[in-house]
Amino acid sequence: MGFFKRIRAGLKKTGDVLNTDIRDLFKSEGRLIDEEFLEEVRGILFRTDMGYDSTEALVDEIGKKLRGRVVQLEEVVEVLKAKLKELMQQPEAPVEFAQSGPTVVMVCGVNGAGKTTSIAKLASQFKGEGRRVLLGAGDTFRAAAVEQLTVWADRLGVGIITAPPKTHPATVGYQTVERALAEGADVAIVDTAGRLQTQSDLMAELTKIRGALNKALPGAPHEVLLVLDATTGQNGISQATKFAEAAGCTGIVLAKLDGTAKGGVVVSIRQQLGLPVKYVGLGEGHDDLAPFKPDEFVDALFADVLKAPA
Ligand SMILES: Nc1nc2c(ncn2[C@@H]2O[C@H](COP(=O)(O)OP(=O)(O)O)[C@@H](O)[C@H]2O)c(=O)[nH]1
Ligand SMILES: [Mg+2]
Repeated sequence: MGFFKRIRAGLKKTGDVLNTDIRDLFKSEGRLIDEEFLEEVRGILFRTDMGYDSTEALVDEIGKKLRGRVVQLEEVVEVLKAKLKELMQQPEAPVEFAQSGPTVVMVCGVNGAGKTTSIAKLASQFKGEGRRVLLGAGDTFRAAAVEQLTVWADRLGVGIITAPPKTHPATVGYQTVERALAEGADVAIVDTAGRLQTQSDLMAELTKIRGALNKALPGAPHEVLLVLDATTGQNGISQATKFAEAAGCTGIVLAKLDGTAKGGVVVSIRQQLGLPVKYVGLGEGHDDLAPFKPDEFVDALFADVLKAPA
């Protein structure tokens, strides 16, 4: 399945709510764009978790372009899509691979965000591109976390570095990069334990892990991905700032976009954070990851709005 189809399927919950509600504004033939209409649109957009600023920007745009006219659904959707695409623009943001030697990717985020699963998905994708992948089980806090990543490594047929429980994660990170260098691996992906952005000791630990990776290989980590859970909506945004500070994040993986009607949170993330969204998670399987493309995201979000009966 191409990105568009997958993201459309993944965005079904968000799209259903958004599209049904917007269609419902147009029961009769056309609708006058007045303050009452704009207020209704504001409520609909806000419910997808786009956030205050993005919602206001979209409502302003509709007002500016269409106020005082009687228009059809299509015209409103076109204005929304164009403005959304503008709001979400980001530089092309694939994973930056190192010029030579292993590319080191560190992955962080809160508990249960989808870090380990996202690592499996990335490993699967990189392996599919013909790269040699090595995983580092840096979540040494829970034995089950090491097991979970080991199961994925076996299933995907990629190597993994593990260490006894309570080993300092910086040590695991260092060893993973060392081994990647020795084995000539193309990509090393290092898992970390979940933590809250408010736990300053654990945030400092991220800085240490980062330092260890850099010590093992100057230039590493080449990517630090923050995994955010789309179902937590706006909460992710406050997490991101702190993680970016402590770990020097280079991009976001937005997991569980398939499980939420709050997919609009991507818009808010793009608006409020300087970080690009690199991938979105669209399910629990190792194939359920797609590189994020804003234009296709917006098209997919509204793909069904004009289709269903009015
Ligand atoms: N539906 C869905 N579930 C996901 C996705 N990513 C992760 N999960 C599930 O979320 C739960 C927590 O994931 P995990 O990777 O263990 O989170 P971690 O604690 O951050 O490592 C697991 O049950 C995963 O299967 C996703 O993109 N979509
Ligand atoms: Mg995990």
